[in-house]
Amino acid sequence: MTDTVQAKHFRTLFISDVHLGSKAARTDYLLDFLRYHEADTIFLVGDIIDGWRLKRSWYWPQGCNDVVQKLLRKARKGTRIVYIPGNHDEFLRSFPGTHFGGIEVADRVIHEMADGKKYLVLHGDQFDVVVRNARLLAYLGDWAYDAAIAINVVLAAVRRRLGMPYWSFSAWAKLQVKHAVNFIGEFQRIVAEEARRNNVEGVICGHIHHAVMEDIDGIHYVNTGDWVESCTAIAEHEDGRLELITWGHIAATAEITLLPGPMTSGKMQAA
Ligand SMILES: [Mn+2]
Repeated sequence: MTDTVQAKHFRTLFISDVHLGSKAARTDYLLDFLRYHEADTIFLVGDIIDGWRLKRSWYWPQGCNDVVQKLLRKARKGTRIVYIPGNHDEFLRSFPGTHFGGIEVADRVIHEMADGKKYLVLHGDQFDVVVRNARLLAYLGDWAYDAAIAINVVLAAVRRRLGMPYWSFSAWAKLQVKHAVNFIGEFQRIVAEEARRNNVEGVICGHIHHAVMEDIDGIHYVNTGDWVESCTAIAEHEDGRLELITWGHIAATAEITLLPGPMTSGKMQAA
């Protein structure tokens, strides 16, 4: 045994919706997760940093630094890290193709799994406008769909300049509890449709804070969930198999903070 915790190694990890800078971010759980999970490549699938919250009032406790440091350290040690911005961290969207601290920024990518299957990886807020106007757009067809997405990008930029918050699909869907399930279903269907348009087998996204892996009309729809409530991530095994991991406990805290009191789990000893 070494003095480091035993980490599981994956080919790829997908993490989204951490919302660093908002009080709801579960940095303690994420830090613990990152301690136990290594990968050749880590995709940060948007809303990692909550730029809107930070603009309203600066909130950056040590836990946020720890997460950033942990990721940068992984990058230094050879993990390829790709940051795909979401709507909350869209300030990074102005820098596609750039690198900072060994982290690449990309708007969207097509990732090939170990078994050769291709997945579109993007945050997903691009489709909010389509979800809201699904029936109308379905009727009007492809050009209207493309136009709607373009208009959404412009509107978001205008709202940002006016200091207005981005229209958040997930927040809105939660308000409409009765309809939330329908809208989540609609979002999933539209994102799966985008994957089909890109001639890929699946899609991995975030945004709606609803982790799931399911088949939607022959497209593998995968959502990474979030680190605000559910504490979930998607892992790709060495053979290309995908797994949804829920990290709802903290395994490493006992050794690190040396909390007094009885310790019942002696499995992860740092010898
Ligand atoms: Mn989002």
